[in-house]
Amino acid sequence: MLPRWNQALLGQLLQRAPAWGPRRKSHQKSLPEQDGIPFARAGIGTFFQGQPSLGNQYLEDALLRGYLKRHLPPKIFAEANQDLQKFGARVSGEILSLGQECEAMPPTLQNFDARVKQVDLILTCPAWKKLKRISAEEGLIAIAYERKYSNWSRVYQAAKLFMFSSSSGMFICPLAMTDGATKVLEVMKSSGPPGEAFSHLTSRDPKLFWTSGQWMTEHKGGSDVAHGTETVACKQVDGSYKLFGFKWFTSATDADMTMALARIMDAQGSVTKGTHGLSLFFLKLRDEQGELNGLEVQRLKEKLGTHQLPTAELLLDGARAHLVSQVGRGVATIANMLNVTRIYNSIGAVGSMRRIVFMARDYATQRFVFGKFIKDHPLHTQTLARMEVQVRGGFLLVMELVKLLGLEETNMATTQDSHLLRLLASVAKLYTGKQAVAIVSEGLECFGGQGYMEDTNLPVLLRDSQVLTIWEGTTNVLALDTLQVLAKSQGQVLQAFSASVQDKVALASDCSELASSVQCLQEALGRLALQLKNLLGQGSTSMEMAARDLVYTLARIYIGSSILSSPCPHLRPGGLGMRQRQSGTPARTMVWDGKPSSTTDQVTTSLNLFLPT
Ligand code: UCC
Repeated sequence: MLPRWNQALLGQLLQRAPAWGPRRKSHQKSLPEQDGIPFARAGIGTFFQGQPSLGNQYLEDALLRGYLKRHLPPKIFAEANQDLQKFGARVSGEILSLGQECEAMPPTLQNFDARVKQVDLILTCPAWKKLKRISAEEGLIAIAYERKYSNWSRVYQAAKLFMFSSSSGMFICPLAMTDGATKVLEVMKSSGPPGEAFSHLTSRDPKLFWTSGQWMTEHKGGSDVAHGTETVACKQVDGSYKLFGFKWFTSATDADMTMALARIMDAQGSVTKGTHGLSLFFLKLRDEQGELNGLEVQRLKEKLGTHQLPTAELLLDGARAHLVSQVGRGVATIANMLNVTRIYNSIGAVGSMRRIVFMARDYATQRFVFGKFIKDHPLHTQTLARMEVQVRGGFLLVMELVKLLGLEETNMATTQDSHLLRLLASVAKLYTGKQAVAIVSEGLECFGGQGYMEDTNLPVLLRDSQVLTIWEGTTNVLALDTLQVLAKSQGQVLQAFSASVQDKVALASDCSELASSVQCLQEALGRLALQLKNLLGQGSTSMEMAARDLVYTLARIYIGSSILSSPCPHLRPGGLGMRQRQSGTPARTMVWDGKPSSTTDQVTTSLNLFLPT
């Protein structure tokens, strides 16, 4: 039997008939005597639905461009703008087709070579390898650590990742872990082999660039890491360790190195249980000769989505590793990585919402039913507008988070910023992940049956979104984490949150048109404080059961205040307008309720979509 990716390649070579375009051209020619009779002689008719086109993902994204222009200092914007324009074109051309190739040619595992020697080779397609090279060239990790643009480096990097995520065949996943590992090494000021890895992870040279994995999930626990981790670490005479254990879910296992949690075993063979027994280790996957470092790749996982991504079950059988954290501080140390990967998750979530809305919006200018283009059907336009508002809300939340990360990494964060960063990393991961599944699903509906067809490349967006609510902490884990963050800080985190919301609201307070929206937000903030106060008196079960709703409330209030404090142009009538089609069809203004409304109405309507009553 052919390996999976060869089968897929064969499938490609045999050229599936594209869903959107014409097939079997010879059949379309009607014979003279059949003129005027469509479908005669098994023809397939004369109508072929136009497909949505994806333009330059930077130039076509007024939200992204507008945000960067408003927030980046002019000199930085001028430089970044040039690079982003080029990257926007690359994303919708070369990178998109590489990503699609990765979906068509998923990785395979070759356990043995011709001599029956165990090699455990993870075979990835050429496109996957090219995406790694592009990631280095484009500085997708380097930008954040070179800090050429000081605290704004993270915002610039996020803009690139935001465009990259939905085109890149999930290569955003290894990048997330690579960035997270780099962050750990930087925070820990690591030396020795882990320290040497830093220059590889941040290299712009494709020959030197490394990606990293993140191994923390085992049979017993994906969420309950403290009690589920069985991997042990045995100290060697040279100060390194050997790891023994089984990792049940390791993403992008073709990585060059990884971070792994394990329990250090003492001379008597004992380990410390619970979270304080866990330490964090660095290891390379292969040695200079390409031999696996005491690892066996048991199998690749069969997943609902992320088929492009090699995800493996691994046996660690004496893998040589180096301690990165202090002994027993593994979870607290890997938390640096988790916060980065959670931010990537949020960027990816908003990126996938952005992508489906772009495509649905363009399709609405092409699909003609019930006597008009679907963009001219009020209910459809309202659906698109609601999706767009969710995209914008998520985008503002994520960019705020990224801005805070940039401040923290350049020692410019205030205490309020740090509290907010810790809180919003979990809130944004939870909220945007959930929204992505909902919006991408809604987006597929905008294409009717076409949205369900594999050869439109639309279903993959839904499959790949579903993981966003699961990995890097499920919805409930993140809800409980948020509760813990709020409780642990004894009110300081909540205070930071309220102060930040109030600051944003204040920006809109002198605009009389926005008075009702300002009031609406302040009332929501008041209700939140009251609900929290009531909850505190109700004991842990009630608090736990309220955790999800609490996070949704935090997310919506924060997004509401971010929308309110954004300068109005992008919310103006026409601001949500569809791309002017080259045919000269005038762009149609997106409206909330079938008729154009004022800026204030739109802000209020968007707030109503977010604010809990
Ligand atoms: O690996 C995976 C897939 C990889 C693919 C990633 C790609 C993503 C890219 C997306 C692109 C589109 S999935 C595996 C992910 N696993 C998780 O997310 C684990 C979920 N479980 C949790 O989050 C738990 O809450 C734990 C593991 C963090 C809780 O563990 P413990 O053992 O109960 O520990 P504690 O007591 O909660 O926390 C231990 C310490 C505390 O500090 P100290 O000791 O000083 O009081 C916490 O404050 O760690 C600190 N800590 C944190 N600090 C815990 N979480 C954080 C945090 N988020 N930030 C800062």
